[in-house]
Amino acid sequence: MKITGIEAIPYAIPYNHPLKFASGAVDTADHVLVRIHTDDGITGVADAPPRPYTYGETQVSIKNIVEEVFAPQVIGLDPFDREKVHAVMRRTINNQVAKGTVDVALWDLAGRALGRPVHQLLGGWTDSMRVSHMLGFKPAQELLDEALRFGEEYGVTTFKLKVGRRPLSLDIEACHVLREGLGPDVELYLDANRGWTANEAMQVLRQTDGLRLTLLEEPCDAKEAMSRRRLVEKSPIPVVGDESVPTAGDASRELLSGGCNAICIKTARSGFTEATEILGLCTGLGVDVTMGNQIDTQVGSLATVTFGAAHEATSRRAGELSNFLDMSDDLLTEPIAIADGRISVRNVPGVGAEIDGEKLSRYRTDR
Ligand code: MUC
Ligand code: MG
Repeated sequence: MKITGIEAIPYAIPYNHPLKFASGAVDTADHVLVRIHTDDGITGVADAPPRPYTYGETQVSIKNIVEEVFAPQVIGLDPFDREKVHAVMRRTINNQVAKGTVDVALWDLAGRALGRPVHQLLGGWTDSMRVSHMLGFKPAQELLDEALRFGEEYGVTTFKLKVGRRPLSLDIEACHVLREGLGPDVELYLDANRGWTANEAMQVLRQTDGLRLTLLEEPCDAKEAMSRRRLVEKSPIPVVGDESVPTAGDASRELLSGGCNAICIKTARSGFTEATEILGLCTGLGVDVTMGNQIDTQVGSLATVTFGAAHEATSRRAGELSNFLDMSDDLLTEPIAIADGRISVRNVPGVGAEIDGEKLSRYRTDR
C-alpha cells in the first residue's frame, strides 16, 4: 500500500459556550481535518486543533506544513512504515499538532486496513474511559451550576477547574464554592495554564488546603525553572506538566529537572506514537499521567479515548473528554455519547471517526 495524497482541510464550527482560560479563549473550533489517502482506497482521518497561545501553530500554519512540507516527502511511502514518516516530520522542528495529527491519521489508516480497532492495536486494555469535564473561567456560582448539570445529565464526577486568574481570590473562592456545592466525593483539580508565578501558586495551595484538590497543572511557566522546582518540592499534590511536555524529550527534561512530577498526555499534540513514548517514560519512572484535552472536537476526543482506553495507566484517572459538548455542531456521522460518566471506544476498524460529508462541506472554509 502507498500513500497517494494528504489533505489538510480547514473548517470552522462555532461554540455555543466559549471556553476561557489563562492563556487564551476558544469561541470557534477553527481546526484542520487531515485525511491521508492510499492507492488501496483506504483513508485515515484525524483532527488538528490549532492553539497559537500554547504551541504557536495556527490553522494556516498546520494546513501549510502538512500539505506543503510533509505531503511531498511522504507521498509514495507505505503508511505502515510509520517511522519513515516520522523521520520526514522530525526534519521540521516544533509543529507538534500538525505532526500528531498526521500520526493519528496513519494509525487510523492502519486500523482500517487491518480491520481492527486502534485501541486494540495500541494495547486493548479496556473499552471505555471515565470523563473529566473542564470548567473554564466563570463566576463561582456559574461554575457550580455547570458542574452540577454535568453530574446530573452525564454522571460526571471529576472536574478540572481552569485557574490562573488575578486576584488569586477569584480562583480560591471558586475552589471553595465547588467543593462545598459538589460534596466530598467529587474529584477536583486545577490547571493554571501558566497564569501565575510559582509563589502565587503556593499561596493558592495554602488557601485551598483541606479542599482535597488532587492535581495542579502547569501553575507557572516551566521556564521559571528555579521557582517551579521549589513549588514542585513543596506542593502536597502532584504538579502536572502539560504544554511544557509535548514530546518525550520535553517530558524527560521536566521530570528529571524537577519541573513537574506528573504528566498530561494529549494525543492532539503527541499523536499515538509519541504519546506511547511519553507513557512508557512515565510508567518506567512511576509517574502519574492524565489524558488531557486540547479543546477537542468529537473527532479529536475519539482519538483521546482510543489511546486512553488502550492502556492501564492512562485509564486509571478520568480523561478530559467532554468539551465538544459546548460546540454548536461536529463532523461525525454518529455523535459521541456520555453515559454514566463514561465514553466508550468504537469497536470498528480504525479510530472510529466517520466524517459526515455534508457537514464537512458546510463547515470547510477553503471553498
Ligand atoms: C489544557 O489542559 O490546558 C487549553 C489550552 C490548550 O492548548 O489546551 C487547553 C486545555
Ligand atoms: Mg492544561
